[in-house]
Amino acid sequence: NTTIYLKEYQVPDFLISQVDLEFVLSPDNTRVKSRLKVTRNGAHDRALTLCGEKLTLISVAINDESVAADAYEQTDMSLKLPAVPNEFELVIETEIAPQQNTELSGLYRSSGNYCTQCEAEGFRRITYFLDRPDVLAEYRVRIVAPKAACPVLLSNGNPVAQGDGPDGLHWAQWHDPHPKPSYLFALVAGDLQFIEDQFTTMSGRDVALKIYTQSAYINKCAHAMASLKRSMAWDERVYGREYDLDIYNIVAVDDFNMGAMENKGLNVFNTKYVLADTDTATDADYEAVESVIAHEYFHNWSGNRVTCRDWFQLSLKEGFTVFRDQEYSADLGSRAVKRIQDVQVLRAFQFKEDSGPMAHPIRPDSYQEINNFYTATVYQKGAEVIRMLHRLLGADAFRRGTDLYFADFDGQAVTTEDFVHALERASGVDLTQFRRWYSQAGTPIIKVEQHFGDGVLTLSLQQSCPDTPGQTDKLPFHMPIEVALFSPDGKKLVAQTLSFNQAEQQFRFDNLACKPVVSVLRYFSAPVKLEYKQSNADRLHLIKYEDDGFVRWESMQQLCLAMIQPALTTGELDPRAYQRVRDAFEALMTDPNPSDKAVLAEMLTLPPAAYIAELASRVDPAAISAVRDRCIERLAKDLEKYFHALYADNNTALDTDAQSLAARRMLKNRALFYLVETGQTAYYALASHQYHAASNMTDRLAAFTALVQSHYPDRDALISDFYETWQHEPLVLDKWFAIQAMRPSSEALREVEDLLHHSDFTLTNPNRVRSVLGAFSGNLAGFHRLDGKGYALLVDYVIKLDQINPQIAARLVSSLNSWRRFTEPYASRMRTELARLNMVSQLSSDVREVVSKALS
Ligand code: B3K
Ligand code: ZN
Repeated sequence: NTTIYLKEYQVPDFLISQVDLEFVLSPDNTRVKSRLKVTRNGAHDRALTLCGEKLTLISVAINDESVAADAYEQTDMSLKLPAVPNEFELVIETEIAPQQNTELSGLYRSSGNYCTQCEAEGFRRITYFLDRPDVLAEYRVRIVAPKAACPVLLSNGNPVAQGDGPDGLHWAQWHDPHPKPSYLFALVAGDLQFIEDQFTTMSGRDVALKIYTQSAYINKCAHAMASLKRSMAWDERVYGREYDLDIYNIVAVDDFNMGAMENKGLNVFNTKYVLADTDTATDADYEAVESVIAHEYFHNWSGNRVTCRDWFQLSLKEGFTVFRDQEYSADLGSRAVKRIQDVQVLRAFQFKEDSGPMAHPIRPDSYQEINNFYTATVYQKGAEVIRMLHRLLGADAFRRGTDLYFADFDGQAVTTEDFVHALERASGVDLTQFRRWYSQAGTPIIKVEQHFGDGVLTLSLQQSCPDTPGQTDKLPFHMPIEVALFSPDGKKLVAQTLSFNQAEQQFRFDNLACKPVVSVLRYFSAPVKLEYKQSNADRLHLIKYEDDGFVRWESMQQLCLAMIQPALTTGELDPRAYQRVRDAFEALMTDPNPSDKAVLAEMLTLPPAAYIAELASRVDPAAISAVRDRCIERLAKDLEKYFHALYADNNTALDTDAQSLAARRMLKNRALFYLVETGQTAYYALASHQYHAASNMTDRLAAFTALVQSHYPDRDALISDFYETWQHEPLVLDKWFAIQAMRPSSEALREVEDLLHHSDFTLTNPNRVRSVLGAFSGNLAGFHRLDGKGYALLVDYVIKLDQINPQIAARLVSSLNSWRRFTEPYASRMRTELARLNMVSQLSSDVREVVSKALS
């Protein structure tokens, strides 16, 4: 594998300003004719080298003159034309086989329809090109296909013309007036239905909105359409960004490597993030659709109009766009719950990445396979970095900064430095030190100490950041630390943002009548690990009086961790620590005026096993599961009557708005989970009744999950019933697979082996692979076994999958990355399997990079 370095970036030797593409579609031999307007960039005499992979070259012509085969050099990866004019027209004909494309990168078929995925480097699998994001061109596309099989022909931009041809063929032409990099190219053709709506932009232009999918799914697109219109309005209101074409198309397909893709004017989506109706989608699914629709829409400005110079700058568009979609969702629903959930994702995935062999800054310095760098670090930590900028500058200056950024760089491919500099120029804030967030990897650790005397509180903050591969001795970061002080009777005395930018720093608060309770890192204002020996009394005080839901939840998590962590080594639950959690749960459940029911549901949830593992110095998966399970069981039994009351109180449809109803369902189903954990027949019956009587998938799935992951005696029959009912709904069937694969017990392995042989399992559909192997690899109790058989199974399948879809294979194998952090015999067994994988000679560059870094 070759490594590519940011420091070696060079501007392209040639530019392409116009692209004319003609596709004659056919499953095994699609003809692609590409007519490019090429100009030499600067004074040099270097050859023109185009990228190309898995292409059959048919012909090359320069200025209408055919180029003989001995006048160019062709490799598996490139086409080199040695002596070309300074300005010329290049015509290249190639042939490709979409039907054989199982990597789902480039032009491929999903359920018989044609679609594309070009980010990051898929366009080179369609035609020879300067496939890099700093080459921007205007595209015209003509698609020819059989009218019967492909009545719908779509590409980027606006439709120009269409017509019928001979032999049952028809054609369509599209024009995208906005210059774009090749990664934003898209083509879709097939037998698709659509729903349609329209949006009038703030300047009064009408935009036609269409969502396409296969006919079986067409009645599940209304929520996505409503989400799209809300996103368009939000981006006008909050960022002043207006849509810029006459038409916005979304296509939902079954087979897709990621969630969705922001191709200009033609987003292609995984069905998982478009389809939703109450029968088949949970409340969480509705929220996921809303946020991914928004995310891809927001990319129209943060990504498409202003794009990345090179792939090291990926967080320029992804971190910023995730921040934008997170804020959109926060504005729409409960801000506190959104923040809690986003922090949970960050801790579960990004912190883990940051402490492992693939740790990288949000702007990586190097990569082997760019597909491996669509990471939680680039996306989620990238969003946290933008969030800190937003907080340090304030909303108004931040908006002035983004306005300046969009105005100055419209139509260009730029860097994270350009973004930060625009914010600096607009706000006057010096961000020199802040830039370290872009170059230093690792999760900073902040130690907090407090001292009180003579009416003065001194907060001492210390920061450090662990070494990461290739990076030692890190310099202090600049970060906002949100702090508030509460009086003994619960009044908020002070709330302010501390600008923390040194290794050690003290902050004074004067004129305090008595010792306050300190709340630190409110709103999770920086992506750090806090080491703060707070007293349990203070935690309880904050649970009671904080108005920031994040801190209330976090304080409850800390109380739980104080119960769980010591027990991991002693094997015993400290009775006082347990009693504190028990009493806090009781107090929460008997609070006559719970502020936010969804926050309450989160507060009644123990820290996830993955987070407990992340915090441990050595991970003992068996101990973590055993302790966590014991806590759940005891809480369930001791607080049974409260959970039952909570269930009953919230098992009604009193609220009229969708959000309160969803919060009620969340709380009720949390209670149901504990009730089932008591193991009492009456609660099995209650859950079974809820499963059968449910009017929506949220309630049905919650009951199903609780029962399937418990010792419910009729478990097998329930699993069969669910299958019989939902086998024809792929997205629901994915849940059925995943819930079994996540069974928190050593039984999971045997079940997963069966699921892998199920007639509905396939390695060619990424969602299905994730729902079995992805879910299993995240199952702490089931995957990590003393005999190492979970790891062996995963590696067996990674080897198979690597032949089909290397991107997905590489994602799966990264679940073994953290092997060094595990106790024996787990660590050795994980390493053994990685070593076995590394011995396979025919590995993709994707898997090779992950496995070699994991072992190094
Ligand atoms: N930009 C795409 C990611 C495509 C990744 C391909 N390996 C989705 C998104 O972040 O919106
Ligand atoms: Zn994105």
